[in-house]
Amino acid sequence: MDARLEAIRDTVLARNPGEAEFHQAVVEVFESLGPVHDRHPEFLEAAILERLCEPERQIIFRVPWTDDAGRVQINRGFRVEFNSALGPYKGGLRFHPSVYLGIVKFLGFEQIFKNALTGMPIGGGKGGSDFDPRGRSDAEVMRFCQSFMTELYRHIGEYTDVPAGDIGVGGREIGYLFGQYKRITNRYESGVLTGKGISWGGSLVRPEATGFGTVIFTQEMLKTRGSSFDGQRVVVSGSGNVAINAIAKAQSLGATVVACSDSSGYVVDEAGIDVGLLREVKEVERGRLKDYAERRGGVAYVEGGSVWDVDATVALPCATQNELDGDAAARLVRGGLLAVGEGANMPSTRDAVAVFQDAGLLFGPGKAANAGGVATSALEMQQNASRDSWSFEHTEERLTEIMVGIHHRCASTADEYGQPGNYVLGANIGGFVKVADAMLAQGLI
Ligand code: NDP
Ligand code: 2IT
Repeated sequence: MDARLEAIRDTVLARNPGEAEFHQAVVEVFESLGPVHDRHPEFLEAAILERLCEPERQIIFRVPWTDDAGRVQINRGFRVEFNSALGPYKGGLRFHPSVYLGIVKFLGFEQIFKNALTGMPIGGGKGGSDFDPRGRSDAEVMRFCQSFMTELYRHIGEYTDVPAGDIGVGGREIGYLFGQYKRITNRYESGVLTGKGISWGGSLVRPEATGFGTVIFTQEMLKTRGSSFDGQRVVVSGSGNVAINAIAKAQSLGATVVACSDSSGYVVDEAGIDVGLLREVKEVERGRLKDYAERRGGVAYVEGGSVWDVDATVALPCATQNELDGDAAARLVRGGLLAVGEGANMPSTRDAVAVFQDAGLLFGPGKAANAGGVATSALEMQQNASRDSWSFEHTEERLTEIMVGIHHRCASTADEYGQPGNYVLGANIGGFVKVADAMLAQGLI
């Protein structure tokens, strides 16, 4: 790493002890940024990096609620409003027992660059809670969401901060959160949250957008090598919102998705995952992948273990951070892997990224490859602002243009900096320069 940046990095790591995921995200970005600072010494003089790593505002709050047995439960809520140089803070809410400040900060930090790459007017933020929705009734989830919003409402707004979904937060949770926001503020402020239901201000394609976008980005990478999804053998991790829609899109382009997973195990379905059945089990019944395997019949379900043991030509990690390590990456490369498109945020460890890059295969980092979700959230905000709603076809066309544009920006930035094909460098520099220019223009704030 560039010596000037090393000193800044050390300060950032020391100021934020015990936040391993945030450290990982910061170090990965800093490793790309040396050449930018050779060209733009003004960024160093204005302490852009130091400011970028210090969130503009961090909110941590108590979330009390009662479960169905009448017992009091206490969770911790977070919203990190990281950077508003390009627009209102924008980013999802994650409800998962592993959530703590270090995870929210890594996600918020990544979101700054991702949102800049989309070309839409959105800043970076993230939030969530250590609440575990699994096994909770609808009524419990509603009471939790209402309590969460009873504090969060004072910090957000259409022009301030616009949350959406992430792990454990989908249409149901956004509905309860929006209802409580509306009730407290007495405002039908559609643009305060995205991922809303289609009849009350949501956008068509938003549910599909992250998975679809990941596949579109990966298809653009494959094109640079004269290839496409047609005929590829694909493995996807996860079986949530991003995974299901990535599977659907990859198969619509002629690939066979032979495996997917959840945190309990994975399924190998050589005929290709039955997306209709998977949606029924996961989205309607809120069941487990094991239920899919039982209902589908004739497929292998492996309890525990790693889905990355299954050979593929294209890997789409769509579950969670650090789910694919260096050993798994080496195994995939030996098995004939050509391309990786990250649907999740930071799913590949730093070792895994190094293995993929050393092997010379196509690697699309999450902050570029999964930007279709937040980009379509920005399209939802546009529709809300104009009190309009667009057709599926028009919205999907816009998403495709945006993903092709992000691919182009990453590829051309990597070329410009003498590292063709390095999408990590392209995404980090492409996103950073846009934010840094805006911060410089807006003065020392
Ligand atoms: P969901 O909650 O819909 O699904 C998450 C999936 O990942 C589930 O299959 C879940 O399995 C699995 N998973 C979660 N945590 C773990 C874990 N610790 N170990 C193993 N498996 C795990 O979330 P999304 O699909 O929305 O999000 C998936 C990823 O995509 C996340 O990294 C998220 O940040 C990222 N992302 C999401 C966007 C969106 O629009 N939703 C946009 C951009 C990125 P189980 O049910 O067993 O927990
Ligand atoms: O990680 C992400 O980009 C998201 N969870 C989506 C954020 C959004 O505001 O749609």
